[in-house]
This record gives sequence, structure tokens and C-alpha cells, in this order.
Amino acid sequence: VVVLIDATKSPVLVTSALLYVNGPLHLGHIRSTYIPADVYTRYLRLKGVPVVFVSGSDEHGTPTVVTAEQEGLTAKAMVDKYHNLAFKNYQALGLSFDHYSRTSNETNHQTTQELFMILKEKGFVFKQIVKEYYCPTDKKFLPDRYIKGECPYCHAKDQYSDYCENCGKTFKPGDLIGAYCSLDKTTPELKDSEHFMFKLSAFSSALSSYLKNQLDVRDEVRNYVLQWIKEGLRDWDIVRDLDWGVKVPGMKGKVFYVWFDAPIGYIAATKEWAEKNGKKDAWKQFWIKAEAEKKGAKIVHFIGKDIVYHHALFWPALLMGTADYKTPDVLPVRGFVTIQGKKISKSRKYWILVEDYLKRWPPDYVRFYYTLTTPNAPTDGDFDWKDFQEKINTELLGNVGNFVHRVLTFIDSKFAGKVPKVPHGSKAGADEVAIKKKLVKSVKEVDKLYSQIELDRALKAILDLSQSFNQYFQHKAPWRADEKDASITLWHCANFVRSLAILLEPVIPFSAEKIWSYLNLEGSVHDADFDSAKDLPIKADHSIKKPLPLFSKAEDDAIQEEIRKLESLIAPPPKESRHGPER
Ligand code: B3M
Ligand code: ZN
Repeated sequence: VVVLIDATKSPVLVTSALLYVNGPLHLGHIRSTYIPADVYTRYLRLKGVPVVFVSGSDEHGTPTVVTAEQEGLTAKAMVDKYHNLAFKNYQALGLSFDHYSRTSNETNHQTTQELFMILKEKGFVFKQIVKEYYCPTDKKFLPDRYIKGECPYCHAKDQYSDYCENCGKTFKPGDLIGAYCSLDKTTPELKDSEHFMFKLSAFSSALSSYLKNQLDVRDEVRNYVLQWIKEGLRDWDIVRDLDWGVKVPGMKGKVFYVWFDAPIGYIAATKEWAEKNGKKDAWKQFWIKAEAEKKGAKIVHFIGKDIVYHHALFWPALLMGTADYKTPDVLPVRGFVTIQGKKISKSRKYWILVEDYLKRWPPDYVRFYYTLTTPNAPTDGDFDWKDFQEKINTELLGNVGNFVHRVLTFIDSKFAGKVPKVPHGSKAGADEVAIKKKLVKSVKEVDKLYSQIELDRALKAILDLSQSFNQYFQHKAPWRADEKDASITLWHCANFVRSLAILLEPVIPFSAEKIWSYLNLEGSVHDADFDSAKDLPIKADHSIKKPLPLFSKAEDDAIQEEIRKLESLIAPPPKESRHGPER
């Protein structure tokens, strides 16, 4: 990804993939999209970029209907329940959405039908009789997630009938080998039904040139999407025989396929954000091509690697088909996460619920841990409690917390809580020249890495800078230096603490705000100016507040308990294929 935020401060729309609300939020959900999107958004805010961060709950589709059936709830009752829970969890995690929507909202229903009508007028959708799985006993159609079977391409077992989570290919009814109903294991029939198809095949060359020349995405992702185009795109069935979803105009008892209305949810969320802020038309600067071009606006979709097909092909083709709408600019794709080396399993509850995590651990710890261990790439990762403990204790506490706390307590106890004066006539020594140079260089480097969404590397560069601050403090040993030297050291260090608060705000916003308040600085670190992290604006005699330790250690007992808890759930058998977080 080569995105660089330009000096003109054009608007940016950041989205994170919409959450299926058919279960509680767990640590698998937040690694690839929610946390990185929030870190990036917070960075853009500090840079003064007019950024809008939206997401929402993805409430339609058979996954939802099937789970509601299993839970004995109506689809509506179930999505309400998990939407509310997820929203509460998001707030506790510090996810700073400008708007969080729901695809069942009226705005999304209207926008979906409107875009459908445009595509129909332009001839990009057409009617077709398709085969749909049908249960002769229940006398109803069983689309998508009702049905499981073997992928005809890569032969992964237990794939749903709409697409393969292992190889990413999409299916039509009849493609699966050995299809069976996921509820009662019966073999379904195939029955005729009239649907609308979207002419994806008509966009092959437009999509390849979009992928080659426009979409900012990592090359390995670009290449495999181009390969899919080469193999031939198939038209996409956008209708399902269900009653929960966005109604298809002119068809009774049918709704749009969830992947038709879900990405349109990005537009609907932007419209609702605009409405909420009293700027009704402000959504157009992102989504209407002519408007976006005037402003140089950009769209950045954070997604997991299992939904590349939908975001790099289907979604841009749909937008191109309307002629007036703008396609996404940047597609940061991240991989899946295992927990203690094992696949997350919804049925076995082999997961860590955000709700449970937050009972014991601060939100900043998981934000820190994930940011440090998640590259901007579709590679998979692992949430490992021992590794978590090690990263928290050595880096967050031992490095950042240590420096901040030592400096603040030193000022508090030895200088009566006032940032000391650099004595008149004293010149900064070679050590100060060197450390200030390092600061300026690091701020530039971190700026560049954040702007390229290389968030793990940005954090590593900040930790390296913090390490240098520690070394400087240790080397100057103000506890045994004379007052003049100690003053020079502490004046610099007070300012370095401020720099760290700003640089770390995107990753650990709660702790950064605490540092800001201990420093007794005005306003909030969330509104600070990123570039000012290279400056030393805190003046002598500035009073700080009494500091408390910023972080507490991740203790062995607590970590062992977490590990035992997971081990007590029957460990899933070794996987024969890799899957994403179960949905
Ligand atoms: N609801 C979740 C997923 O497949 C799906 C994303 C929709 S984004 C428009 O990861
Ligand atoms: Zn497959």
C-alpha cells in the first residue's frame, strides 16, 4: 500500500467490514478490520485530515436467519441483541466511529433498491431462472448458509453454498459436492426460481484496469484477483428466496443476496453520518464520482482476506455499473487469527469474547498487542496469551510505561511537580542534540508508516524511539547529577513524554489521554497536532499532576487462568483447511 496523505488534506472515508450480528463479538473479529481502521483514522485526525469513519452491523442474509432459527429468536430480535452488544463492546474498545449503522436501516433499504434500479435501467441486471436448493419436507428454499458441502475447486469440506472460505471461489446452487442441509442434514432438491443476475462478466476489462491502475492494494492480493479475472468472471445471482432482507422491487417473497446490500451499507452509513451532522449532501463527496474528484476524496476499506472477491470485484463492478458512483481507492487486507494456535470455533465456543476480555484487561492492551503483531498483509496471526504477556510487560510497561513514569515521578518528587528550568546560559549538550535529532527523524518515519497503513511498523518505530528516551534518561542519571544537569534532562524528558503521548494516541488512546492529563496539558491528546510531536513546547515551571502508574503488569496467575480457560474447551481437531472467524 502506497497511500500517502497529501498536504491538501483531502477528505478520507475509512470503513471497516460490516459485522454479521449473529453472535457475540470476539477477539477474532477485531484484528483485521476494527482495530487497524480505528488506529489509521485516529492518525488521520491528528494530521488534521477530514476523515469520516463508518461501519455497521450486517444484519441480513442466511447466516443470520439460520442462527436466529437455532436460537429460537426472530431474525430481528437476534440482530438487535448482537448489534447492541457489539456496539457496547466497540465503545469500550475505544473504536471511534463517526457513525455506526445497520443494514436493516431504512436508508440502506432505499439505497439498495435505488442502486438496483439504476443497474437495471443500464442493463446490468437481467432476469434468469436459476436452480435453488429446496427442502421438500419444510417446503421452503434453503439458500446459502442453510446448505453445506465440499468445494468443487479446492475440495475443502463443509463449505457453505455461496462461497468457499478456503480458496475464495464463489458458487452457484448445484456447485457443491454432496450438498446437505446444515440444520437437519437432509439432502436438498434443486428447484427453479426466478432471480436477477448482475452482469459481472461485462466488467472484466474495466476491473482489470481498475486493479492495475487504480486500486491501492498489496501486489500479492492484486495478482490473485487478476488471476480470478483471467479465469473468467461469472454473472452474480443477487436474489434469494427469503423474506428477511431488502425486498427486490417487483418480486414477491424475495430479497437481495446479503452481499448485494451489505457493501451498499457503506454508502447508507455515510448518508446517515451526513444527515446526523446536518450536512445532508456531504456523503456525495465520497461516493459520487464528480463530487469526489473535485475534492480529491478517497475511500479506504479495511477488510479480512476472505472477502477480497467481494470488495475487489463485485463491489467496484456494481459501482462502475451505476456510472455516477465512485470506486474504492485503498484496500488494506489482513489475515485471520487463531487463538493459542487453534482455529476459533463458534460451536465449541473456542474464542475469547470481547466482553470477557474486557472484564480483566484494559482495551489498550489488545489494541497494542494486535497493532504490534499484525502486518499490513493477508498473513495469518495468532493471539497467544504468553506472547501477549511478554509484549505487554516488556514493551508497554518496561519500555513506554517505565520512561513515562520515571520522568513524571522524578519531576513530582525532586522538582515539586514543576517542569524544571533549563538554567540560563546553559547550552544543550551533545546528548541533547543527538536525542532531538532522533526525535525529529522518528516522527517523520512514524508519520510515513502510519500514512501507508504500515501500523505495526509505525508502532515499532515509536517503541524504538521510546527506547532511546529510556537510554538518554539512564545515561544522564539525573538522580546523581547536579541540579543544573538534572534540570536540562528533565525539561527535555517532560517534552519527550508529550511526544510519546501523541505518537501513541492512535494505538493506545486511553493511556495517551492519561499521560496528557498527568502532564496537565490543555485540551485532549485526541485533538493534538501530530506534527507537533517533534517539538518541545512544554515550558519551564509548567505544573504537572501527581502521576499514577500508567499500566499494570500482566501477571502469571491471570495469564495461566486465561490459558486454562481455553484449554478446558475441547481443543478443535487439527484443521485441514484454514478458515476465517466463523460467522
Ligand atoms: N458481514 C463479514 C465478513 O464476511 C461481512 C462483511 C460485509 S462488508 C460489506 O467478514
Ligand atoms: Zn475452495
